[in-house]
Amino acid sequence: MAIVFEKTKGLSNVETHYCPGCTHGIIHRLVAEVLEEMDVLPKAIGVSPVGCSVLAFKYFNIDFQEATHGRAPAVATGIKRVHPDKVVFTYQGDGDLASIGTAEIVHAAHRSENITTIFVNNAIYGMTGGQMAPTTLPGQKSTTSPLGRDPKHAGMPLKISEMFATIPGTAYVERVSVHDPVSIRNAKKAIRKAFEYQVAGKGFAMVEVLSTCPTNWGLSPVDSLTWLKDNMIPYYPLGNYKTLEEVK
Ligand SMILES: Cc1ncc(C[n+]2csc(CCOP(=O)(O)OP(=O)(O)O)c2C)c(N)n1
Repeated sequence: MAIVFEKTKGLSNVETHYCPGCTHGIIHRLVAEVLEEMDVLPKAIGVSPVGCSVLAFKYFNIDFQEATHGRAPAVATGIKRVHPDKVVFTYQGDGDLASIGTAEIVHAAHRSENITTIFVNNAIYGMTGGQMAPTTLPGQKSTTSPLGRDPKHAGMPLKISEMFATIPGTAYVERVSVHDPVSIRNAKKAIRKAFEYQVAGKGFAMVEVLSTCPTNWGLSPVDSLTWLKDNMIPYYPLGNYKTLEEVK
């Protein structure tokens, strides 16, 4: 029988532990496909901290390093500085990157470390049971905001891509989504570009990927995709926030 599709070599055959409808798996696949298409799988090193993607090292068929909560940018900085020929990326959730790890990521970007960051924003702390994150939307219910996030007490959600576009050290910042096939294709293009910046030695590149968390949002997988589109994208507009110079 003719083979019409082959899974990327960048992913292992280990079944993921992700909940039904969670889009971490799609984002893993996009990263793995990009690394394979760029022919850099043998020299790719991922760094993931705790969060739902804590077991990402099992799912990628590349070298991987675990980091403590929020500290992936520091670990990736060390790896990349010691091995400048490797392709190094962090894979971080919003609870991780935009809360406990904010100082780490801001300063990695500020120093323009030549690494790539995949920032998975699902507007909640997934792994620990759905607590409010700095990215939780106004009015959004979580276990620590059962009546909905009240900006009077919790502030307005952090817009990380907009914030990082203002850091002089960032070379490329883009926000994408994975709620439908068109957005998934666009997300892959942005992820590829972010890795191309690193290979070209241009400095810090980040792709923020809007992602779902059906379990903690209390929605079905399909309704989660709609919720993302209708609620997250208006607050977190998709698009390119910074392109220092074109590479390729
Ligand atoms: C120092 C420390 N503080 C708190 C925790 C508990 N903790 C683990 S993951 C997590 C948040 C994860 O949320 P996010 O980064 O958004 O990733 P997601 O699980 O949603 O993919 C927290 C608070 C921890 N492991 N270590």
